[in-house]
Amino acid sequence: MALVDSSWQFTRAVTRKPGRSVVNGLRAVDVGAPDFDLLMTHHAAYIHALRQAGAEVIELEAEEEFPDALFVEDTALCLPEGVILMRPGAPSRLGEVDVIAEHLAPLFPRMARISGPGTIEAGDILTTPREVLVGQSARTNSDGIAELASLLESWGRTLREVPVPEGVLHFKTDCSLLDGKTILSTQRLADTGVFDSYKVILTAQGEEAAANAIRYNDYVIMPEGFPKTTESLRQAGYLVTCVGNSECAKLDGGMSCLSLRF
Ligand code: CIR
Repeated sequence: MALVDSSWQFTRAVTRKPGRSVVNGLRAVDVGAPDFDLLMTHHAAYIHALRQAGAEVIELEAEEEFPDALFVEDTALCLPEGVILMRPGAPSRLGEVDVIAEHLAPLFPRMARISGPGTIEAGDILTTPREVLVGQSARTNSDGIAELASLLESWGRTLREVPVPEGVLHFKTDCSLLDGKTILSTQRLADTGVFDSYKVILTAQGEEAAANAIRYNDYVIMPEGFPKTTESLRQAGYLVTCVGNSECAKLDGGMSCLSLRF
């Protein structure tokens, strides 16, 4: 049997139903509130795509108190060795960690937690087979990264701190893992040299928002509306599924943010 690469071969995913309060979610630039019904349609398509890729999807109930709670990715780093609960840098998102912790505890062999004072959101974390890349952003600071580094060291993992381009919410807003050796990245992030030891496929010019995709088993799940990048991934041999993301994009959310995969 082929070895499993735990950075993109998974069996489960956790998602959270969007609450009505999602229309009040955080956003860097206000381009109008998301259309709730369309967002729900996109969310259902996203879950369908995960299932198509072989995921057992655990759908958590909506949390009206936390408008951004559908973006479950930011609350935890999931590894085969265990789960590490994050400490979001957005004050309105801090409480999301407690409400997800109880669901994650039974699914992992062990659980650890970033206790602070630093902050870190898992949207800034990209796990590859050989290292855990963590971007310092407006949400993730050096104290948060240092605390994660020491936890990961005790789990035998190496953390590398990396830059996040100015004005970009999270490190993974601009990149995704396509397989153990290949990264999908925007030009501006690749230009920092961060992926010099990887093979890089660039998003097409003007399609930077296509960079936040997920590799889940045989599939790359990416946002709809980026034909050039979709085509170059298909040309490179990837099996691509596109899912509508126009409404989550109004809240700076994309494919990775909507699930925890393990
Ligand atoms: C936020 O600003 O926190 C949310 N509106 C979007 C979070 C997106 N999460 C991610 O990129 N991992």
